[in-house]
Amino acid sequence: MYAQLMLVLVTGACCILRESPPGEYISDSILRESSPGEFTNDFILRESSPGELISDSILREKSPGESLRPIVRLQPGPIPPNWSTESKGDFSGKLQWTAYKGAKVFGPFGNQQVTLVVTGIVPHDSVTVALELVTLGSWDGAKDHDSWSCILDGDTLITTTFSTTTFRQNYPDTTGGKLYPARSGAMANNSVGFRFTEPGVYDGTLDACYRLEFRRAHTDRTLTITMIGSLRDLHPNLRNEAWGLRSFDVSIHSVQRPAFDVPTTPDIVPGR
Ligand SMILES: [Ca+2]
Ligand SMILES: [Ca+2]
Repeated sequence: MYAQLMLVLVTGACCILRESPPGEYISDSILRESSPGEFTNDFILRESSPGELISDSILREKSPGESLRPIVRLQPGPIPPNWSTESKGDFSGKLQWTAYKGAKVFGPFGNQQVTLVVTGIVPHDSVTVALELVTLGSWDGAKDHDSWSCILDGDTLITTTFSTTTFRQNYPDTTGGKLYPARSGAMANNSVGFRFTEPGVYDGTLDACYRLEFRRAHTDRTLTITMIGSLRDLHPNLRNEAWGLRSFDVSIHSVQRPAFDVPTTPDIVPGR
């Protein structure tokens, strides 16, 4: 089945499904031809229906002997002490959950970085970060450079702009790349129920939700994930533009090694 799928993807257009390691297929290595002869693989891009681009898919065949273990699952309630935040601009929010009309959101956050540090991780080979980002209020995409980034141990997983207004955004491409209509790649629109009001312009629900998933080789016993919102506007406050997380999960993958052969009887050396 995967051989057929691979053939379809290879012959279809810009997508390549790669086997890594033997028996395991991942698509966060989908290679995109960004300019003639040049390929990049910094994000997942898939055309789900003509003209609609989504980036939420990771196709993976679990390799024999591989185990998957969740190590972080953020859930509504008290915030664990390994989360922290630092203001980066003129407005920011607290580490908290907020119940909107349609969903509970970790946030709202503004111009700030939110960091998670996990220590004492058992031996592993790679890590997957899966999250649902919500953009709340009137994000203006590339026009204001209203951007969001996610960084794993200094490696930028994504940095891009989003829009919920009439301006275009970089997602599902990255900052400085192609421009797409507002909300491109969103998994849900106005599902959170964030109310945005600008007298004489708009009064109603304004939010978008994006599912993002990244997998990277990783063996360190500690990991640090940093998310940074960078928003610009005439009205810098959390009622105007903000972001949050609807879910956030981190898992580690381990490939089972052959068990060490423990002799059941002591070695007996003849003649001694
Ligand atoms: Ca705005
Ligand atoms: Ca803005």
